[in-house]
This record gives sequence, C-alpha cells and structure tokens, in this order.
Amino acid sequence: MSEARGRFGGIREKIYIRRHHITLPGVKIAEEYPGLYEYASFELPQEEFFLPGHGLCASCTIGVIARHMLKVLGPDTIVVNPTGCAEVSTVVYPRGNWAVPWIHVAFGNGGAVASGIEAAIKALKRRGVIDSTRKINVVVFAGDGATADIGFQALSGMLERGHRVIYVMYDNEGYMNTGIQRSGTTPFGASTTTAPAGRKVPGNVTHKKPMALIAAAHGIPYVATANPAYVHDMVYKFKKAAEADGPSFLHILQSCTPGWRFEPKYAIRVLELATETGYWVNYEIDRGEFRVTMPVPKRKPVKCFLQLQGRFRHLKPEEVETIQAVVDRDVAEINKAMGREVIGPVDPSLACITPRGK
Ligand SMILES: Cc1ncc(C[n+]2csc(CCOP(=O)(O)OP(=O)(O)O)c2C)c(N)n1
Ligand code: SF4
Ligand SMILES: [Mg+2]
Repeated sequence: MSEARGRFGGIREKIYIRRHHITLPGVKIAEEYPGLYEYASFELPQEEFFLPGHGLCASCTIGVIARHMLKVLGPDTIVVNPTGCAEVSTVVYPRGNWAVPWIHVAFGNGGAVASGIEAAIKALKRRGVIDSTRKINVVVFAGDGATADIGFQALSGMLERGHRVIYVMYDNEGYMNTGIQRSGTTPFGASTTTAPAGRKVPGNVTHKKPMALIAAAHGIPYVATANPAYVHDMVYKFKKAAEADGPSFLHILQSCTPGWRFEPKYAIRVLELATETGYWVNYEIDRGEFRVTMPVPKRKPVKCFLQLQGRFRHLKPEEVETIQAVVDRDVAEINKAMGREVIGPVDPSLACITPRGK
C-alpha cells in the first residue's frame, strides 16, 4: 500500500483496517444446501408488471431488477418507491410503468411508509375488509442513498418492529439521479462529483457500507445480496424474501452507465466482473444461516472490474493493489466463515472479458 500523505495522511491505512466482519452474533454457517436452484427453477409468468416505455438510461439495470422482481411477486404487490432514478424515470405524468399499486415517497421515509401500509393491511384483514387469506406483498424499492444514508433510520425501525416488508435496495453506488454524488455505498477509489479524484485524493476514501450485514444484525428472517447479471440467483432470492415470515432485505448491485462510466453494451459484463473478481459475493442469510449462493472457483483480478469503468480510470497501480487487498481480505473472511474455499484464489491468467459461451 502506498504511503498516504498531506491532509489525508494515514486515512487509507485507517480505512483499510475498518472492515466489517461476516460473522455476526447468532449467525451460523449453513449446511450444504442441495437443490438450491431446483428451488428457484419455477417458471416466471409471461405477464409484465414493469412496463416498457420508461425513461431509464439505455442499458440501466434498474429495469432488469424491477421487471424480475414483479414477475416473482405478481400483481398483489404494493411498491413503495423513494425518490431516485427508479422513481423519476418511471412515473412522468401522465404515464407510469408500474402495473401494480405504486406510491412515491420522500427520499428518506421508504421504511416508515411501508411499515404503515403493512400495518393497515393487517388492520383491514382483522376487520374483514380484506380477505384474511390474501397474501399482499409490500415492497420498498429504494436506491443506496435512500437506504444506506438518508432512509437508514426508517429502514432500521421497520426491521426492528418486524413488519412483513420486502426491502429491495438497488445499489448503483452513488446518488445518480441528482448528478453522481457519493453515497455510503460508493466504493473506495471511485471518482464522484462530491468525491472527485484529484492530485492528493484518489476519489472516494471510504469503503462500502455493508448494508446486508447491518440488516442481518437486526435478526430478521431473510437477507441476501444479488446481482442482476445472474438472474436465476436473483429471482430465487425474491421468492425467498416473499416467503419470509417478517422483514427481508435484498442488497442488489446495479450498474449505472453515466455514474460508473462504461459503454452501455457492458452493463451486464461489468456486473459479471464484479462477481467474477470477488468484488461482489452473492450470499444469503436465511433464518440466521449464512451461505454463499454463487461460488467462484477462480477469481479474476479486481482490475478487470475497475478498468472497464471511467470512475476508476485515475487510480494508480498501488491504489488498485489496495482495492485488491481489501477484496482478498473479504474473500478470506467469507471462506473462513464457510469453512472451505467457496471463492477461489486470483488467477491472473484469466482473461478479463471472454467471449460469451467460453
Ligand atoms: C431530503 C432530500 N434531500 C435531497 C433530495 C434530492 N435527491 C433526490 S434523489 C437523490 C439521490 C438518490 O440517490 P439514490 O437513493 O442512491 O438513488 P439513485 O438516484 O442512485 O437511483 C437526492 C439527493 C431529496 N429529494 N430529498
Ligand atoms: S443515471 Fe444510472 S441509475 Fe439512473 S437511470 Fe441512468 S443508468 Fe440508471
Ligand atoms: Mg444510488
């Protein structure tokens, strides 16, 4: 690691040390789970509940997440959508792209509004206004800023009170709707408009807030991370979340063309590289049992993920090494927790981008 100097002297070293731990109190490591994907091999309906004609950027993966989420959850779903790209791009009067009940809420109160809706449904069922056997899903569909930062207390309260709400945080690692400001989930080294790369500072100087682990620390029934490049894994997790007897939290990585600065054709490739390099690990914590749902036998170097994106273009080799060291450390922690090597070592001989099917 390079020696940090000047106003930010020592900061990288401190940040490097300040990492989360995968092992939470009360969390056990799950037994091998045969049939993981047999469980997920259910047919998705032809019917669309997230409609075309939205204003998301070309290749924005918010659409991939929203469309599959609603295919799994179905028409008896109420979507609570705080301000952010997903909201401003899908509801421009007089059109809307949600074929289910949908409510726009303020930037910071998604968890609180969803709690109220869930409590109202319960009350109406008790009074016989709604059929008590009817299963209605309440979903918060919120960005990283609306979740990890401004909406954090509303989320925490919702989890603590045990509302049966599915909270989906789509994480494009910044406040994209308002012009690419950093958020609590922006990774180290990314250049943003409020954490610009300069001569002394390599862009953002903090690491991603581990939102899935923070949610899991509330002791809720279901928590998972997902990546829309792996749709089968993602839909499996929507299904598990819908079946949870209490709150569930899904942290889903989402590629953003202008914010991450890649060519639109790489929107899925860049997400694949996040998982192939170990930067992003798909796992779940199901009733307190931790399991990696997508093992990676051999990892590509993290530079494969970084070099596709303009937001990391300024990084010096030693800063890339710092990020690689952090990924290595997280992977070692996950493997230690799992008691075996679920995420393999870096193999520098692997090509960063291989043609599809190879
Ligand atoms: C209290 C408040 N502060 C600031 C804003 C302006 N604002 C709207 S959306 C947004 C950023 C949203 O970021 P995120 O939740 O990550 O969603 P994304 O735009 O990335 O999809 C901001 C700062 C606001 N609407 N309300
Ligand atoms: S700015 Fe990013 S997150 Fe927002 S619509 Fe465009 S690609 Fe999607
Ligand atoms: Mg965001």
